[in-house]
Amino acid sequence: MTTEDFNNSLAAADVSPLWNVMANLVTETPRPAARPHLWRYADMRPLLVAAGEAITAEQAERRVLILENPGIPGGHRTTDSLYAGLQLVLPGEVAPAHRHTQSAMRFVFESEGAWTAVDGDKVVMHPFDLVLTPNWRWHEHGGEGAPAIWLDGLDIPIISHFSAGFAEREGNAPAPDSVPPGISAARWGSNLKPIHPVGVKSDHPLFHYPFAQWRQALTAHAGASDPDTHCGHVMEFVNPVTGGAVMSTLSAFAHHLPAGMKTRPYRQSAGAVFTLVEGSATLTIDGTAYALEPRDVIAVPSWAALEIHAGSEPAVLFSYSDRTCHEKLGLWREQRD
Ligand code: GTQ
Repeated sequence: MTTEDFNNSLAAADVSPLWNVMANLVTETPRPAARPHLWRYADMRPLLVAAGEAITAEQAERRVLILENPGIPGGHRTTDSLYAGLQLVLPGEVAPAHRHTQSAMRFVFESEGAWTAVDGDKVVMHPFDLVLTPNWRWHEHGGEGAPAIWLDGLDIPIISHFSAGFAEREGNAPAPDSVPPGISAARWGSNLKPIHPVGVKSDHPLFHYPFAQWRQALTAHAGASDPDTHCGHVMEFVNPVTGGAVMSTLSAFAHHLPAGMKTRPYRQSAGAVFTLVEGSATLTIDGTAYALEPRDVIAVPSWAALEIHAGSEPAVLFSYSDRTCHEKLGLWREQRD
């Protein structure tokens, strides 16, 4: 058989030779398709305002601009495995209830009374609050007071990889205040938990991590210890039931760097999305420097070398990543230069 005949016969039989692609399939280190990329809030906000004129939240179901990684054109991904979007809800609007197997987190950029209800428990969102909608929990969003904008972090590419997407719209969603507002925080957010069943899903029971609380904890922690040389001070948002990651597929972190601190280059297998909360910070990713203003969003792909340089004020950042997936699958690695 000639080489050409051989190749044609393989293709006709729906097989291919591993030896031509081995080095690309089994790489020595991760080769993400995603590239480091910065989305400036100053550029994004006017586009969101225009989206607010183009379509209602009701018509859109969710009025979101997806942060598309330029290394994965049309992929609706921000890193290889993470989705990020910016969502706008105007006063008086409701983004209708639905539930899906994708897990979502919201990191609030602007809000003066907007709310999210999770299985009927309605929480009012304040800037830099973290709000979770774990998988298969009913959720809807409502606008109040002023336009609300938040960063949506979802595991859409992960769920799509496993072809495990299910969703329901409207249907039997509980009304937004069908349970006493804040009941979940009272039951699971006070270093207490009910010991008898309470008739609600309680595997991820806490879904509101207010800025006022986490900022205070981070400040106290940072004041009481030395920062890690490669990461600064980092605290993980945890599920109070397990002490582990906030959701089954997504991890979330608060970072604090003292004024002027520059971290050493740090790689980890988990890809991440970062945003700046306070101060100013320059993120250098694989040698390219990106200066961040508050609410700018940046993609840090798997195994990229990350250095963070705080400006003249302490820098506070928020990030989320697929680290908990890596850990559960025995894949997580880090490298400290
Ligand atoms: O708010 O429920 O950015 O379902 C993408 C999918 C937000 C949401 C997104 C969603 C939502």
